[in-house]
Amino acid sequence: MRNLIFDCAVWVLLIIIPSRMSFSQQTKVPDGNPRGMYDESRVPRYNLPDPLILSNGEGVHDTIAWIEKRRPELLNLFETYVYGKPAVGRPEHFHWIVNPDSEVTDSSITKRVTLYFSENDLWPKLDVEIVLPRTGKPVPVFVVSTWYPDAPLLLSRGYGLVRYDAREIEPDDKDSAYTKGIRKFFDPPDRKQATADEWGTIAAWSWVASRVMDYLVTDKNIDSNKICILGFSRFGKAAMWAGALDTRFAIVFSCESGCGGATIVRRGFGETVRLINEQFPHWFNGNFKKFNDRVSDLPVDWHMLIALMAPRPVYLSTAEDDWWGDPRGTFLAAKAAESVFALFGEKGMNVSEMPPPESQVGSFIGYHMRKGRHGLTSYDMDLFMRFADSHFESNASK
Ligand code: GTR
Repeated sequence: MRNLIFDCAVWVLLIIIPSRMSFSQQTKVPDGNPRGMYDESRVPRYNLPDPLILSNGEGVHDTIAWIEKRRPELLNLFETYVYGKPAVGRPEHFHWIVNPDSEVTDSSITKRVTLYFSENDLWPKLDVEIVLPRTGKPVPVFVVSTWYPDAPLLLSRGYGLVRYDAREIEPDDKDSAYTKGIRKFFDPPDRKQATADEWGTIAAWSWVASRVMDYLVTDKNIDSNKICILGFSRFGKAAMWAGALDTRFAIVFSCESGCGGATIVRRGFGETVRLINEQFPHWFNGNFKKFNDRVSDLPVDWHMLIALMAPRPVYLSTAEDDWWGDPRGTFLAAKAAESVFALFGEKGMNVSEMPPPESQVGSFIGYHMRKGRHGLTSYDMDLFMRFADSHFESNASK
């Protein structure tokens, strides 16, 4: 009997200990991630809204119905419930001044352009620096706000870099974003804050990317069909929204944009709608906060934002240790966007399972998960440029 009890105890330990060990290994959160829900087994069951079903229940079966009906409907839903409606498009008195002191070397051209949003040349204004490889013909560029890669890396591969700091027109600060930002500038003077469906800071940053684009399409040194937008993290969220709205951006690159950028918020993994709205109340509009505790009622999820790029290519990168940004949620969002690319006869990622770290996948939806922490690295840039090369070279040969 004693032996039997001993044997049973040993078996129990043999079963329990390894399963506990693997559980604790799975839930060991890499350094640098804030407190959050990081347990895949606690991700709730959820239903994603179908990008190919209109709000009235009708199916979308061809590209015409997508372009004329579903696309505008989705843009309107994201605008109403998430990013907010801008008060202006291209302002009447929008103008720019190209600084006459361009620097031209054997291998590069550097220009500085200031964009002005009203009649006068005071604030609001945005300084843009453009660094281009000198090739004798118009070049493709990456447009990047605030956190950007090194220009020489891009130049060595034939790409130019257009850089600016969107915080010049709207500070990234919950207390002063509205009062010291571009939204207030266009509002009636007695307004104290934006209303629930009006634009937040991310929409303001996206809006200014389109104003940068307004200039770039006039610059003879730039190939206007090869203007990419790239954003890292919070500026990745802005790049996604800018790319969805403004189809002049040829390819959208979103690096670790996480919640509100390119991941499925219904998963509740890492940064959630509630957490982002509490920490950064200025980023999104007032309506978005109504979904803090009922994300499954949102009429959108972020596979739909990815789908809004179709049939233009889009690239989503993640980092293995950036659990806050939910790399798996981004992969799943990309998978769920593929049906819209398929309408156009384009392939999405060409894989059904999430690829291991440091393997690049995708035709029209590119994806990789870099090893390491949250950041925009030269490894990421190398893969972004390979993806751009593959699309631009195939365009050139068409
Ligand atoms: C975090 C924020 C994320 C991400 C990141 C960043 O604090 O929670 O959504 O945008 O900042 O911009 O680096």
